[in-house]
Amino acid sequence: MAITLYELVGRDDLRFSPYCWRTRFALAHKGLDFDTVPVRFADKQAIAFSGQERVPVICDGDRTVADSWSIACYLDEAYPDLPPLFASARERAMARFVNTWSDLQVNPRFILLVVRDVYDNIDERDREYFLESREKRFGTTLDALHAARDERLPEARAALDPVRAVLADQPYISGDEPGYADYILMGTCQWIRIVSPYRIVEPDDPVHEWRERMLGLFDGMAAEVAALGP
Ligand SMILES: N[C@@H](CCC(=O)N[C@@H](CS)C(=O)NCC(=O)O)C(=O)O
Repeated sequence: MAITLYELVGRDDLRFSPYCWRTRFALAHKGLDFDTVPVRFADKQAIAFSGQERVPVICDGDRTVADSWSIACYLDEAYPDLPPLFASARERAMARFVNTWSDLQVNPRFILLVVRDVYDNIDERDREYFLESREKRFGTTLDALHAARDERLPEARAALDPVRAVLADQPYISGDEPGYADYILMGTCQWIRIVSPYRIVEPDDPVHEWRERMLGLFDGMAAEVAALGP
């Protein structure tokens, strides 16, 4: 029986959540088939069975797992004979660092640049919920954040300096082959690419070249999704 992925949906069936993309890449890496159930931001009822309010959530037989990191760990535990996301406990621990770094240092900077673009691409029924929750979270309006994005761009780009340094010596964050650490950051790139025309990295940036390689993985799984951005 195929796994079911509950994932965020925006207007016109757009699937842009950075965390759901982490899970999409993880499932593709393992070679697991999955069906998706679209969930709107404000439709908490759709995932109430998971005991929390965020996507991604997967159902695999009678198992329900929420949170992209927990899902990646679960997939390796449940399917040890399929290609591992983490070849060792040490690799998993290092990827855990990248996950936390991305959640605390990368995504919070990039959301400030594209949050109004996200707003423009969500389902109309979610607009009130999104506006209220985000303006409360950021303490200002989405328009004010949008207006300040050029000023904030250098700081957001600089947050990726550790990745730039690593990519100078190796093609992927995980080394010679792409791995879960790459999927974590690619979730962020794919999210921005789908919802925003804003250029977050220049074409000569090693991060851009890496992103192009990531777009081609798994038969162009990420590339085939229509993008508003470069
Ligand atoms: N730590 C979680 C974060 C998941 C998360 O924040 N998901 C967002 C979608 S990108 C969500 O469900 N937001 C619901 C809301 O804001 O109400 C993970 O890695 O899965």
